[in-house]
Amino acid sequence: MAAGVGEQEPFGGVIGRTVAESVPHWPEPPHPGDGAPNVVLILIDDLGFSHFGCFGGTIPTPRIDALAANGLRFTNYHVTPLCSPTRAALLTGRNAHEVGMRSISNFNTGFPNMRGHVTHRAATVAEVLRLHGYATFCAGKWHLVQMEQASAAGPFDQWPLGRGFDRFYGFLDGETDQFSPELVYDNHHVEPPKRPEEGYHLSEDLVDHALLFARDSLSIRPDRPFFQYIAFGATHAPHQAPREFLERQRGKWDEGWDVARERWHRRQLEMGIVPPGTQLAPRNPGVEEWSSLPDNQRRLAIRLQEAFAAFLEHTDAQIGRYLDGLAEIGALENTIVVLHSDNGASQEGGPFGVLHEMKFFNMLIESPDEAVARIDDIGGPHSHSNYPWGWAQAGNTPFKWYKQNTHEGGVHVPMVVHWPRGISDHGGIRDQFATVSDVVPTIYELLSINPPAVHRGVEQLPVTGTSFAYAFDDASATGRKRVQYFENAGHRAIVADGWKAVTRHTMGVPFDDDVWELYDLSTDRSETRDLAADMPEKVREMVDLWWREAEQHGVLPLDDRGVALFKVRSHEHGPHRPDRTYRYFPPMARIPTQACAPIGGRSWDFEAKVTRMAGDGGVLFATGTENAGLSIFVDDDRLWFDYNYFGAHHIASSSVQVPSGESLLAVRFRRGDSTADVSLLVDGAEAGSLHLPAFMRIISSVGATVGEDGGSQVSDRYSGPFPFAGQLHWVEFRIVSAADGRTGDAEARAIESRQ
Ligand SMILES: [Ca+2]
Repeated sequence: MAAGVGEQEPFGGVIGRTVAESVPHWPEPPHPGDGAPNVVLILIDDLGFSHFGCFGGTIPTPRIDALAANGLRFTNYHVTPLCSPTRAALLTGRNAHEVGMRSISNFNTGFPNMRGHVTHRAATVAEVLRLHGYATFCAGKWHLVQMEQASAAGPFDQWPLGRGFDRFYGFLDGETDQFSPELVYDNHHVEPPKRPEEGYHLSEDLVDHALLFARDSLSIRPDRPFFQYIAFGATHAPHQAPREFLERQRGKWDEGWDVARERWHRRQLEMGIVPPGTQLAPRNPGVEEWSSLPDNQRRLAIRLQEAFAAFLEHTDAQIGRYLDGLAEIGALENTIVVLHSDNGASQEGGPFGVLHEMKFFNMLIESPDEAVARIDDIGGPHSHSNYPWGWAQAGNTPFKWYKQNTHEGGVHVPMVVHWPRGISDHGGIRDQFATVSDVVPTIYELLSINPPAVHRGVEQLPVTGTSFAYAFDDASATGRKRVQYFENAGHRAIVADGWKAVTRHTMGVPFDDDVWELYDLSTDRSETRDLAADMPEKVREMVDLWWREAEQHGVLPLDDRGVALFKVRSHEHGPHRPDRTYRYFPPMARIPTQACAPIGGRSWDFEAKVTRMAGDGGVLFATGTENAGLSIFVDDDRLWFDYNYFGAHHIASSSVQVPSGESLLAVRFRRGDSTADVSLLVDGAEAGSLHLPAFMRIISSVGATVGEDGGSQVSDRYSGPFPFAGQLHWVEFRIVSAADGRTGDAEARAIESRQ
């Protein structure tokens, strides 16, 4: 198959003076050939090795289990420990560092290994398959564009449509609210088609659109296969599921994480998911024995796990609905489905778990005793929860550590391949070592595609992954992937021929002082017997190999900067600097947080110019959600300010009426060390004030809307988006004071959590 064959080819006919004297030429459009299979990649977020029923867990996942029973399970499959790097490796067939994504896409450090996007020197599988005549669709989480480029101002070249996808429906950030997501359709922001009270859930919406794309394509062009990438926001925090799914999980997890881990481990041994003799790793430091937990801590942990289990069962049901949809249009039989998680279960819920992660970023640690007061909100639209370490480690059974770490708990995940036409060993298990960069080379081999050496004029980096198609028909085939390095924020590991050296790095400690552990994975898959002290020579050999691989694959320079790196706002190369004046002209699209005026933790002046008649009201500016945010609006002929401090509404309204006709409405926000003072002004005259006993440094992961309160409603003083009824000429923010250090730290934690 020639790549890029089409109209750009030189004209191959003859042009004479007339048609009679000329010979036409009909270039063949690219086509992958009759019978070429569809390809579907399904990615689940922050899900551990044992979370699927078919990998030992007991959360109901009947549809994924059925997929595995009719396909193959890969039980020795590895990813990177983070969202964006796994996605970059999955879509390019190269290592994450070498394509510019050593961490999450929110950052650009000025080094080739961290550009916040995938280099054009590594064409994505969508770009390559499209050259060969595939239709290409993406639904779900992207997280491969710098978030400051995720607004309606673009640039758009690293959005899905800029990286090979014909159509996209989903979200660009690392996480979003499942009931009120910030959605993008192709290259523009849209509001969800339904509100949460009408039964909206993002996973359902994603599957609706994934099926729409497939039906649109196959109905009109049944001759042409498609490539579809579906990346659920599930099961990343916030853990949110429809009420009936939450209710189904009530009482299912009362035995606690110790019993669950032992049960899941036993099932893994019985099912052959782990080699005989594989030990259950001990509880991670910080995970308490379940029976020793105080009552409230236990009650909270149970509810948080119920929410996670409900979220996963609901995701499984949506995957089932997607597969049924493909079957209905006759597309399932010859579709290669690859399904896996992007990294292990998450430690970002801390030791107790959290009801509201934004509180955590504002350094308001909710004690389990406080959190149980709102326990019935968990899993619904009124919470933004994540489970505690104990449940995360249970999800990573039998391993230790979590997402972010290079121990097996972070990088060893479940993987299923399904292809009725191409796989005959139904329900088979494959234990050959494989990694996320191997998926695309496998697809290229199965489709007989050679990735281009030059794409759109750009010389390409070699595809470094190793196809695992050899194992489809041969369970006992010798593994072909011998070596893989791992690295995240200084945590490092290397696997070579069944041996693994791994170190857990502490930020700020010299890299040479890191302590390496050594494991023989062939007899100790769960890293329970550290052989480093007995085999120092082997450790040296492995660490040397790590450095060689690191150099070869663009891992260097090692970089363990945390907070310093995350202060993206203040860096001088960014377009959204805090010292700018932001003037917004509505109507305009919603503005993602990192592209919006940075008002969290800072003093600012707001002004809006309006022309209205008496009685005209509506929202001027709102940011955040019902869980936290602020809204400035006109109602009852007065100017209002609602500061929604994690559900506590601090409200002021102007002492004078807003006159009809043209006027300037202003809010001055002045923060102190921990409190803030707010004044309202109507046409320059003081018209009311409000003292805030505390202020938010990080307001929300959900951004702003101008001229209405889109999505989840910040204030309960109005209902619906409450669009401004008069004419709103502009609204303006001027940042008056820089953030204090604590705000920078809070922003850093908030960004980190969206991994
Ligand atoms: Ca993830």
